[in-house]
Amino acid sequence: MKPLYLTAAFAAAVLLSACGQKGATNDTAASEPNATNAAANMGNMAMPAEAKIGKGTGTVTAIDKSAGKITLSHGPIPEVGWPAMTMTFAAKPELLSSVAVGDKVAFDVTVKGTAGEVTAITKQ
Ligand SMILES: [Cu+2]
Repeated sequence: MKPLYLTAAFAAAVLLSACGQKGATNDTAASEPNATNAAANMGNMAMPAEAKIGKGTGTVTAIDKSAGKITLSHGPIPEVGWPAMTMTFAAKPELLSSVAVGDKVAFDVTVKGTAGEVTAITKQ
């Protein structure tokens, strides 16, 4: 997990550049230039820096339903700036009933700091 500090910094840089791109291509902002709206949009776009949401795919390598933990060997998740890795996520126990070790899955993850929670998971 050591690379997380580096990837977190990288993710912040990616998010900032993505933020700028979204602002530049925002249809509402382009057709209705308005300083108040622009400020509100920037405020909204800054929020993912606190809790980032990404989508990933991977293979389940361990499940601990009673602890609410799932370990996934997952591919890159560009939304949160993560390379492929194997890591353990928090997950609500009811989510873990639908998958088993060895399943290939698609999942949504919410990341705050270095902690990730799987908020949706489906077997592929
Ligand atoms: Cu990871």
